[in-house]
Amino acid sequence: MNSRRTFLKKIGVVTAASALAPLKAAELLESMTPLSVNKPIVLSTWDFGLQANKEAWKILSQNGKALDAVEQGVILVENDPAERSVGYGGRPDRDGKVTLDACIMDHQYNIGSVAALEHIKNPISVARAVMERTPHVMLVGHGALEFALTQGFKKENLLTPESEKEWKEWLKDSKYKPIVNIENHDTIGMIALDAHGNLSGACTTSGMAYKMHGRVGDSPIIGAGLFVDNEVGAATATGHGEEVIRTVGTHLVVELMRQGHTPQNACSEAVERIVNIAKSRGKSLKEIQVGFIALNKKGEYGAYCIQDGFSFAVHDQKGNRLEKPEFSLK
Ligand code: SD4
Repeated sequence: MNSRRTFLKKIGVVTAASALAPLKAAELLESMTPLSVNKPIVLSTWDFGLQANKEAWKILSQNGKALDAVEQGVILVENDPAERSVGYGGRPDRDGKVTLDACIMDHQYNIGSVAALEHIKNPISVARAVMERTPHVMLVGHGALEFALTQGFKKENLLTPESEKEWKEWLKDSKYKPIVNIENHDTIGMIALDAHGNLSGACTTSGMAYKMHGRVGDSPIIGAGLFVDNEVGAATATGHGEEVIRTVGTHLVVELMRQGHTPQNACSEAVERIVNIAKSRGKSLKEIQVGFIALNKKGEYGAYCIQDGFSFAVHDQKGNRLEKPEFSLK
């Protein structure tokens, strides 16, 4: 039921109740207000989610907006050269170029995205600029870079000496076989519910290490790497982007929540769908990892992945903690 109809229905009930017993009306209204909402709350992928959550929490705990929280949270990881699959320091493609993918979505279906963006340390902020300052939702490659420069972003070399050294080593036999949970494990996806009850999400990555130049994964694609529906919930993904795109993974997770699934069940259903499709296509499951994290409007959350090794971080009023999700491949 849409929120206006729900509201009118509630008002109708309360008006009828107040005609009978005015004191009871307030109690009735209170009982219908979802007091049990766990907010604010922020979730993010992998171990570095703990640090990112801490940054996001500074905003969420001050009644700030989920959109600002997720942007600032993931920027922390983009800026860290030690994190080798996001932003500065991310592993390059097979031509030695660091190309970044990111997207952001707020509680009003505003979306912004950049793909195959080079030389800009914070693609998430460029994605936000696409969302807020252009008539479009996605910019790619050179066009995305040109736009970023007009917006005052600085052009930088993102290939660190460590990443360059590893890439040169990789060139010796040039086999594209990303190691599950290692070479492809650092995308940060973050979803948050703020004190106002609004959801937003951000997702940013350098993508699969040693991908073909121009390859784009799920992370900048709304509905694949990230999806937010403020009536229902939000979800973000990590792992093999090709498998996530094939099922429009996070849109699937959010739609499953709309149908009544808990965030946990929605994530496991979506992962099982990917597992079954991979099996039917003759793929070895051992070589694929996909993990989803999801959050609903009540602040309930869940996660699930194909195989062991994925972690995610949760920060709510109870504190900031790392959790290990259930997985499919036993
Ligand atoms: C991609 N999904 O480019 C990203 C990579 C990733 O954990 O999430 N790694 O396919």
